Amino acid sequence: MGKLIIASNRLPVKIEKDEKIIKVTPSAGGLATGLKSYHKENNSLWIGWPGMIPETQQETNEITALLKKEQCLPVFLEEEQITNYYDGFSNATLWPLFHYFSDFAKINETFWDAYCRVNELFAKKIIENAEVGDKVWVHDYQLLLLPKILREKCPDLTIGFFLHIPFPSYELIRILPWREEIIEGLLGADLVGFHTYDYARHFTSSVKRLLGYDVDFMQIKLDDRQVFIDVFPMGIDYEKFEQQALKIQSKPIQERSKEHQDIDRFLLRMPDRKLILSIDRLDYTKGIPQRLKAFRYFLEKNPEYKEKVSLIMLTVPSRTDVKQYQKLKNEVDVLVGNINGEFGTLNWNPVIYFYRSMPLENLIELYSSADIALLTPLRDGMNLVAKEYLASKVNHKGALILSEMAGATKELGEAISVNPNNIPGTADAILQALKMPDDEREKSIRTMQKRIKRYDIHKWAAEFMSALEDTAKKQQDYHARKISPKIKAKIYKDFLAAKEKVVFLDYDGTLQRFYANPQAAVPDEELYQLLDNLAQAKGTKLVLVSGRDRETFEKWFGNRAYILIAEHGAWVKQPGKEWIEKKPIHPEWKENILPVLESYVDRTPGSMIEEKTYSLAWHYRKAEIELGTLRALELVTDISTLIINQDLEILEGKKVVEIKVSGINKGLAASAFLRNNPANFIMAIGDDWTDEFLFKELPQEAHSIKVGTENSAAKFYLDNYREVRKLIGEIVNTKS
Ligand code: GDG
Repeated sequence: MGKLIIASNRLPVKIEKDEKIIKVTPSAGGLATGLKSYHKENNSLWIGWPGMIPETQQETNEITALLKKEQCLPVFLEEEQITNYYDGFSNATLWPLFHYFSDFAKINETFWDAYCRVNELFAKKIIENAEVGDKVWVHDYQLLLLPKILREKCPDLTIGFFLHIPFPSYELIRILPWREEIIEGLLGADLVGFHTYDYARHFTSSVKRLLGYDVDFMQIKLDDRQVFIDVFPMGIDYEKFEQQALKIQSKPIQERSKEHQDIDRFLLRMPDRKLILSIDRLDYTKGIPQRLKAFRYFLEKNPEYKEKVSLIMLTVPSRTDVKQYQKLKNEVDVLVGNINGEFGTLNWNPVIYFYRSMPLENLIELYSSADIALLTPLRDGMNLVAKEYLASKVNHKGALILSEMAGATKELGEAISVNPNNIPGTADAILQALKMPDDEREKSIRTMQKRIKRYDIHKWAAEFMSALEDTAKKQQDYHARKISPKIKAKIYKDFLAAKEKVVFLDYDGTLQRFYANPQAAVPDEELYQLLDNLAQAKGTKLVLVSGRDRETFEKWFGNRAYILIAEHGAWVKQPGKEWIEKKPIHPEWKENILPVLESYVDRTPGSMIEEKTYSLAWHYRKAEIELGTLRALELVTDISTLIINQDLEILEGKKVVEIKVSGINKGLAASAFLRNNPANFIMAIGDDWTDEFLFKELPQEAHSIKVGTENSAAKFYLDNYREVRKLIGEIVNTKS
């Protein structure tokens, strides 16, 4: 089994130079904190930027050697790249846009160019270190293009991607001039993971709208492979926080850290004083000004809590070179000053404000001492702080107020949920948390703890990896059944040797590309030539078998030497003869169904009805894609009740729902044809769900070929209609 290569912008450790001494320190931030224990335990190789620009070759070597001990490999970036790729495209374009701050998002070609170049650099480093059988797990928004670059250079690599921030609605992503490149970049992966279903849903919707790929139950169908989408809500190293909190709690006061002793003294002075805690990077997405305003509002409305409640706010400096962050720092400074100036007394600071980072141990001390955690991001991919607070509450005396805009809210339903933009609402939540009876607090804390303990960081990473392995197996199965030159040679040999040959070919998506407008799929000269040659090959019967109406088939192929089967088998035509109807039937059945379909056309712009002898088809190829899919589901439910006890059935094809007389399908039509035309070489090629009938009915020795990547009863796969045309051309030209 190969190794795992993790790739992220930052490594789990950062390199700093302090008085000419190069030091390794742990990185802060959700991704690094979360994944580093998994990294250590699983012997993976982590590739990323070390956080420092070496000045000499010697420094480069020293950093590389230090990182090697941590199983890390550096990608060194230059000043200009940090400015344009990191501060620029990553943090001044993607970060605001993906967090719905579209006004902040800078559109800048230089940023984009640097972003592309740095993604290439990461790819190069990974390829230099990857061996056959390795898996690559790419993380986060700084490396959105990396999966595609890797796929192009190493098609057999197994690639997973996880996005730690929200994936925004299509309406946001469409703003980017490079939106297609970004989505294509991600589709280089085998598996793309998100924290919540909403983000996954936004992603698949953008894939459909921007690139037009089919998405089926979280699988995206590309020409030559599938990309799997799934939801993995990131967990924390629960045990680490729990154990550390237990240790802290059992320490005698004099052995506690200075900060912890300060907190204890602070609480001892007034035992009924309550502490509210918030911890986050100083980022405009975290809703820090809104939180302060809510706290001020709370103090104004509830004067009885003066001197009884303090908000400890730890804000960790972040992206200090980006202008928005500097402005935010000023805003927060002013707000804290105002609140303390207005409400504070000699004995009491309403807001205790730290603008720095702290060692993890101090962080856990804060978590365990705080009565309430107040976490109010305006948007947050997950928010691990909420989970860390819960894990550290070993005495169960706590309450969590959590923004409904954080991904974590989906798992932490027992928390007090707030809309951070609603200042009075958040102030009410503070009051609610302060007044909450002890048994109620304990119950909700315990319930949430149980959940996040079970799905911790180890489980999260293991689940992602096992899903990645599964997808790799599925891709392998698909590739194993893809027609190889050896299989092709065997098919050509069998064709040449056989006296009686029958070839069944579907039309749309098999011989011709799939058009939004079905009438545009007119056969071209190259195709006619190819089919004519095949039909003229000695002992060969070429059968075009399609769901198309017979009028269109007559127009396109009526004078050709092919056997035509139209409307899934309802009509058959031998070359030079008239069309024969399989089963005459009274057309009254349509009278009930047509009005229903018409109401769907009215309510689904772009959709249309096609009337055939034995069926009515509702096409939604040209409708808005999500609305079309939704309506198709509704339509199937409506029609199912209408056709009970009638000799009718529903077929769901590619962007079409067809109601047709039962007992007619491509498989039955092919069997009937073969009964009258026995053959010792049979081949069938099709791309649609309806072609599965054909594949299943054919005798065991037939060569059945599916076009596309969906599961199929066919023996082999081809990627697209161009490959089908190539195969047919080669069959005809095989001489010996
Ligand atoms: C991104 C997404 C998503 C904070 N201050 C200190 C410190 N931290 C640690 C916390 C926590 C982490 O940083 C913060 O994680 P969050 O999840 O809250 O937020 P982001 O950094 O924005 O992370 C986020 C996450 O990725 C994971 O996918 O949840 O939505 O934005 O672990 O403990 N650690 C130390 N000192 C500090 O002062 N040692």
